This record gives sequence, structure tokens and C-alpha cells, in this order.
Amino acid sequence: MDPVRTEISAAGVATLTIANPPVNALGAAVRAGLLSGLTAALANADVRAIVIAAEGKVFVAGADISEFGKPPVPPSLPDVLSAVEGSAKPVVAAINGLALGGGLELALACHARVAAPAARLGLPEIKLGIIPGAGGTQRLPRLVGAAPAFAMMAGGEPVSAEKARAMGLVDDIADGDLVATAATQALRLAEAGTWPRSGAAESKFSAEDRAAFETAASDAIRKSPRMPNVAALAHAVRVGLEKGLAEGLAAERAAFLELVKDPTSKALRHLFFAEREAARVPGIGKEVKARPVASAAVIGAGTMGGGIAMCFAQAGIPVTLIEVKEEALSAGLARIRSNYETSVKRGSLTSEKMERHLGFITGRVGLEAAAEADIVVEAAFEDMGVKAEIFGALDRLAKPGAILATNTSYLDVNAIAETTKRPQDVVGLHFFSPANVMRLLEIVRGAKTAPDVLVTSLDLARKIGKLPVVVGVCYGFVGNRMLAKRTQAAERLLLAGAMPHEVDDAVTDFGFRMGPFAMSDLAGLDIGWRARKATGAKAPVADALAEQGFFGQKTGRGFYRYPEGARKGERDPDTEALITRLSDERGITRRSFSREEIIARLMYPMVNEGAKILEEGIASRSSDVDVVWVNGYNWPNFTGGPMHWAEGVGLARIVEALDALAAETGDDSLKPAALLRRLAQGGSFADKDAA
Ligand code: 3H9
Repeated sequence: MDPVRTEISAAGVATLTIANPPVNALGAAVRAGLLSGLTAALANADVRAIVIAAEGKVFVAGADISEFGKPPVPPSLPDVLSAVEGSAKPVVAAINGLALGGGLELALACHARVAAPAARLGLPEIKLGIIPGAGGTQRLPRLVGAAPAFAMMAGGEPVSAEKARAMGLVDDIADGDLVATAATQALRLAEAGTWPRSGAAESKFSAEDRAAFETAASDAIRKSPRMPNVAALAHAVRVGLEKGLAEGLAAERAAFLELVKDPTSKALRHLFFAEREAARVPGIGKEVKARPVASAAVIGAGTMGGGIAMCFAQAGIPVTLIEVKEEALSAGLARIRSNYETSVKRGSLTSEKMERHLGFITGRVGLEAAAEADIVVEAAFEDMGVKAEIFGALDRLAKPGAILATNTSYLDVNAIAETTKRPQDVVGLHFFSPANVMRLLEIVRGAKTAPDVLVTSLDLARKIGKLPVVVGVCYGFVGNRMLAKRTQAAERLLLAGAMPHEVDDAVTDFGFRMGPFAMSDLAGLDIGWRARKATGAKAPVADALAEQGFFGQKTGRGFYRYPEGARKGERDPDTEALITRLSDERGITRRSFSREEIIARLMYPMVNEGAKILEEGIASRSSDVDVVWVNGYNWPNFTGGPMHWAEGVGLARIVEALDALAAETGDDSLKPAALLRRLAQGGSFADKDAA
């Protein structure tokens, strides 16, 4: 199908309609189609004015991101847009839906913009590690002012049609026929014989506007030290303000081309596609249909269960929250209300919405209340006996075809499924805490989980605003299994000579918001301690702290100490003395570690575990592992996730370091996975994903 169609009306309006599903991205064929459509319309004496419209729900979602990093195919988008802006006949954009990135830049190059009421307009390039590269940094400021334009580009979030009109970004909102309204507007401009060019206007640049832009720019640069594109964005806008359009466009183009090659942008683009790829489950096609889910039940009104119930309620799915005792239920319901009230106080939720959400949650005592639910999510105590009892009861109670999900973080989903006579209906839905906030959802596929249960889980995940990744059954699944490796490595570093703050500083310097020890103190050292007691595992430092009753922040002491009211820990001389003593007892000569060594010792074992996870088929692709870690554990997104990052480091280097670590510690589990060894000879995780 022609990606750009032209129709000419009797009144002399040529409508160029972009049709490039799914999102009308401006790939090479669309760019060529727009240019030839425009050229033909200009050459046609019957055409007086031009409308650029699009088919489907989206106007244009931007440049085709999959073309980035490949040899450019002419015509370039900036060239097409210059032709639009310089057109000898007026061009009006009919914005039917989302206009993002290059899509909004296309509209900006037009001489007027008419939007549908539901349209949204934005320049999200910043989130991909780049800046608008087809005039956005120049035309938007000229249209709406430098400070509002910078705010829009630095934030990356789209604005509504209404807001866009208030800003001066769109000229009109069409309640009725959008293309007809745009055509009328285009003819009006043709009649007047003159039309505005957003690239030409300089008038908005008042001294106040410039000052507000400069303040916002230095703020944004300070807040995003890892993102080279923020400074580049400010620079391009500034050049345009100071030296005019042509130099501004040149500065923008140069920065765009540099940034596209930057590892940060490569990493962010990798994640963009990885997140979308994660929704595809090998072997399960479109013929598998989801089961209907009109109601849910959540068992366990603790923090996790309450958070999960909130997710359903926010998506408008009625949910029954179930507890064994009235007191636990009331406490759980009160916690949910108080969470919402905090959001209302912060201004992120209206009280009306809060009441609407709460209206979808019903509390009940006793498992019988789960009988009518289409999906039951168990979020009870992490104990196989408890889970077996609940699933046994659900097997008797739940209606036929109901999905029985467990929110276990570690336990064997197959064993849980076998406590029922319907293992095909059992699946793991591993939410991350706080469940109403964290985007990641590990969907754990049991050996007998039915394909339509997986498809329903994926569907539901998206409905409740989660980012799903399908994983297989093993201890800790993808995320926690790799985390265990980091936790073990962090303990080893303490015994070998590093102090908690040195490890945490290296990790925050790497880009995490928190280091592993600050994180343990926040989560509570008692949790891991009890889990280790159950399995016989050891973590000498954490165990010694927990045995003294030092559970982290909640007790005021842990890896750090927390004087009254302090949220950030201080170095604790007693903890440090304890660590030194534990090293001495083991005959270890303590030594210092550079930040680089600390990162290698913490992260390489994780990458190795990730490779084992791939070998075992627990994750379908390395990019799924990246999605899990970036969205569930705050791995810095600008590095693309652990597996993408590892390729940048060099797999051969990691293999060599792991061999050395295994020899030093005597821990054979640190020996490189066969897959890692093989890829280190020449290959990449990405090749394996594609295979
Ligand atoms: C840019 O414009 C640079 C310019 O300034 C300068 C150039 C010189 N390209 O997300 P979905 C695919 S940078 C290629 O699942 P939704 C996506 O991979 C760009 N492909 O749907 C998926 O494919 P598949 C600035 C794209 O409804 C399918 O479309 N623009 C692009 O949840 C459906 O996507 C952006 O950053 C693209 N630009 O969300 C916007 N966009 O089915 C990026 C989507 O094979 N896009 N695809 O997996 C989005 O934010 C969302 O896709 C959107 C739809 C909100 C549009």
C-alpha cells in the first residue's frame, strides 16, 4: 500500500494522507511519499492548498526509530520539512491523534495546525537519549516561547490538544470533521495569500522568556548529569535564540547526529524495543485468545496484596480483598485508603478519583469470597505450606476457568500448581513492591500453564499499567535469582576489604538510586536473615548484624546507623569494626578496591547468572533480562540493562574476570556459563536473541 495517498477536492485542496501502520512512523518510504506528494501538489494548477493528514488512531509517532544507526536513506526528514515550510501553497496539519517527535515536527513545519480533541502532542526524544532532530528545537520555541518549549522537550511528556491550543501550538480544535476543518483553514490561508511560518517568528523571545529558559536549562542539566542530550538540547535552543533559525537548525542537526551514535541513546533505544519485544512469547501466536477478566480477588491484605488490589481498582476491575481475620482485613483496607490519601495530599490524585478507586475494592473474610472471581491472586505469607493450603481450597472453590495466580517471589510455581487439579490454570504473577507503583510484572510460566492463561496474564498486565515479562520457574525467577548473586558478591566485598559506603557509593556512581547496603537497611535485614535461616545460607556480616537486633532503618542500626529522624544512614564505626573482625577471623588480609573493581565484582556474577538463565530458557531473550532489571530493580536505564551493558564492557573481559574470581573465592558457581564463554569468542546476546 502507498504510505502517502493524495486526494484532491473540488475546492482545490490536496490532502496527503499518511498510512504506515501501526503508528505512521516517518520511515524512508513515508518521507519520499510526502515529498513527492508535495511536489506534485505544488505543480498542479488545480491545487490551491494542502492538508497533511494521517490514517488510524495515531497522527505520526515520530521518525522510524529502527532506522537509527543505519546508513541514512534520502530524503532526510529535515529536508522534507524544509520543503513543507517553504511551500508556495499553504500546508495545514490535521492532527487526529498522537503527534510525537518527528510527527510533531512535521506539524510544526506546516503553516497551521488543527487538532482533534483527543490529540496529544509531544517531543519525547529526550527519553531516547537524543534531541528533536527535524527542527523541533527551533520551530517550537518560535511558536510558543523558549521556556515553555524547553520544558516540553526536556520533560518529553505530550500535552493535550486543549493545552496545545492555550500555548499557541495548535490553531484550532475540530469537534467535527477534522480533515474538512483543516481544508477550510488551508483555503482561508490561500485566499489571504500569506501564511505564518513557525521557523520565521522570533517575536516570542522576550528577555523574560530567555531568562526563564536559561534557569530551566541549568536546572535540567544539573538534574540529569548522565544524559548528554539535556545539555545538547539547551545548546541547540540557545544557538537558535542567539543566532537565528539557520544556525539553530545546523546546531540541532549536528547534535542529533552525534547523540544517535552515543551509547546512552543506543541503550535507551535497545530498551524501547526490548520492552515491546517482551510482550511476545515464542510459540504463542495471535490465534490464542485471552479469557475474559471482569472481576478479581486478592488473597492477603498485607502491603503486597493491598498494592495489587489497588492496581485492579485503578484499572476499573472490581476486586475482592480477602483475609482470614477481620482485624487484618480492616488494617489492610485502612492502609489502602491511607496510601490514596497521601496521593491526594501530594496532589497526584483527586479525592473524587480516590473514592472511585476505593469503590472498586470490597473486603471479605474467608476464601469463599474468591468463588466468583475470574482471576485470583494469592499474596499470602511466603511459605509453601500456606500456599498449598490456599491453592487446595481455591481448587475446590474457584469457578471453572478462573486463573489462579500466586505472587510468590521464590517458591516453585509448579509445586503450587500441583496442589490443584487444574495446574493449567495456575500461573505466577510476581509483582514488585510497592505493587501499585512498580511497573514490572514477572509472569511465571509453569510447566503446565495453559497458553491462554499466559495471554490473559499479558493482557491483564497491560490493562493494569504493568510491563510484563514472561519467565520460567526457578528459585527467584529472573530478577531475584540475579539479585542473590549481587548480594553474595557485596558481602564478599565487605569481608575482602571494602566498607558498606564504598560499595554503595560505587553502585550509585554507576547510576543506581541506592546501593545494596542502603537498600538492605531500608528493606529490613530481618527478611533476608529469616530466609537464610530457612535455607541454611550464610551472609556473615548481615547475619551478625541481624543477630544483634540491628535490622536497618527501622531499628536505627544496620549497615549504617540512623540517628533519630535521619533517612540517610551514616557510617557506623561499630559495624565497620565488626566487618574488620569478621575478616580477621577468616584470616583475610583486607585490601582496598577501586570503584571499577567493585562494579566488576558485583555485576559480572549477575551477568553470568543472566547467561545461565538464558541457557536454561528461564528467560526467552537477553533483552527480557534487561527489562526486568531496569524496571524492577532500578538498574540505570542509560546503560540498557545488565546484558546490554555487559556487551559494552566486552564479554571476553567478563569471562576472564569471572575465571579469576572463581579461582580466588573457590566458588565454582562463578565460573563463566558455557553460553558466556561461547559468545566471548565472537558473538553477542543480541545475536542469540535474534536466532
Ligand atoms: C524522532 O522522532 C526523531 C526526530 O526528532 C528526528 C528525526 C530526524 N519508530 O508502543 P507500541 C512500533 S524519535 C519505529 O507497542 P502503543 C513499536 O515498536 C521518535 N517503530 O504501541 C511497536 O512495534 P511492534 C520519537 C515504532 O499503542 C508498534 O509500533 N517518538 C515507533 O502502546 C506499536 O507500538 C517516540 O519516541 C517509532 N517511532 O504506543 C514515540 N513507535 O508492534 C515512540 C512505535 O512490532 N512510540 N513503534 O512491537 C511510542 O511512544 C509508542 O509506541 C506510542 C504507541 C505511544 C506511539
